[in-house]
Amino acid sequence: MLTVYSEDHALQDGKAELIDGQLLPCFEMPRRAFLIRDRVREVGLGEIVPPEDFGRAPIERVHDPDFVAFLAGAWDEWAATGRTCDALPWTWPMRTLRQIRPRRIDGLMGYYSFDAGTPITAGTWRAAYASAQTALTGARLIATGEQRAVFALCRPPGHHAAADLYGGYCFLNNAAIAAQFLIDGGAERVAILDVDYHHGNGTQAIFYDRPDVLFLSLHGDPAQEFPYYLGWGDERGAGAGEGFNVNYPLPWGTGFPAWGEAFEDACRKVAAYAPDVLLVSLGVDTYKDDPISKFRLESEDFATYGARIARLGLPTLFVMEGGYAVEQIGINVVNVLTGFEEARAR
Ligand code: OKP
Ligand code: ZN
Repeated sequence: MLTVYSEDHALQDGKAELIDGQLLPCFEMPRRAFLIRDRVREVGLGEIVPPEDFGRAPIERVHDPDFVAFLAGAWDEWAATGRTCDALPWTWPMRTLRQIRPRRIDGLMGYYSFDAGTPITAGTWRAAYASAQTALTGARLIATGEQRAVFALCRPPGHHAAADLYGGYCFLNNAAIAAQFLIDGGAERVAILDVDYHHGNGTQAIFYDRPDVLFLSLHGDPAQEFPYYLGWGDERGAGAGEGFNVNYPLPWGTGFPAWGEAFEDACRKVAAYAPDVLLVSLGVDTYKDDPISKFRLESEDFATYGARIARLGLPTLFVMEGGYAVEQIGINVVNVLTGFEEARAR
């Protein structure tokens, strides 16, 4: 399997995030992608190629242009006020406040974000841009038929980012941008199967009223887990998109037997939908030792579900999302991909 990878991910290297009431070192760090790349090489998964540049247009098919312009200029605005530390938001336009777009960067960050765990740094825009181009390159390779399966080694991740919102370590929704690019290139139906531990609230919101993108997500129950405000089972899509959003909220402590059952149900729904392309939002924070997550998958389980994805027999784009047990991240991610490849070869 071909991997698309850009070293520019390392430009996003935040110092701290607000988590559990404390400023702690960022869990979402460059080492994650370096170790995944190293493991791809170690097992000889296949060629590693840099992304092509598709510009801002395909990004703006998903994200509001004013949001994209904000992300592109946020660091400079922040730095222009004399601050040199990373930029984290601290005030949001919630109930009783006006939904106005502030001028000052301090207010703008709250306007365009939904958490305080996602620092904007000097390199954030370039890293997020490269991450989106990485997913787009994977999508193009599949759209042209050059590849049947591709691994887009995206970082920073994307599935929490909505049309005009960043948060959850995500700035641009790489999987959504790739899905929209495939639709614009002639695909009639795209399925996005989100196996990251956290609900893909951004992806859900982007496609919620559309029948041409089926979104399915297995994740920690929002009654217990971030992002707390989306991801329940009764969120099934709206209008023409009714029935094309499927959530599997699962409790803390979920292991592979229960996870695999929900996953099997999701795979059957993907097969019934018969998409032209399958996107997998691949987070491995379901792993038992993940420091911020509470599922219990073992390293071998990743290979098992990778093989199940292969049995769907669909053109498949894997888009990297989360996973914070850094020492095991390469093994777990590449287990999904080799599990897929071995089952596909059979
Ligand atoms: C990004 B991705 C939990 C705080 C969670 C943000 C988590 C973002 C995960 N106490 N903070 O989906 O892996
Ligand atoms: Zn996650």
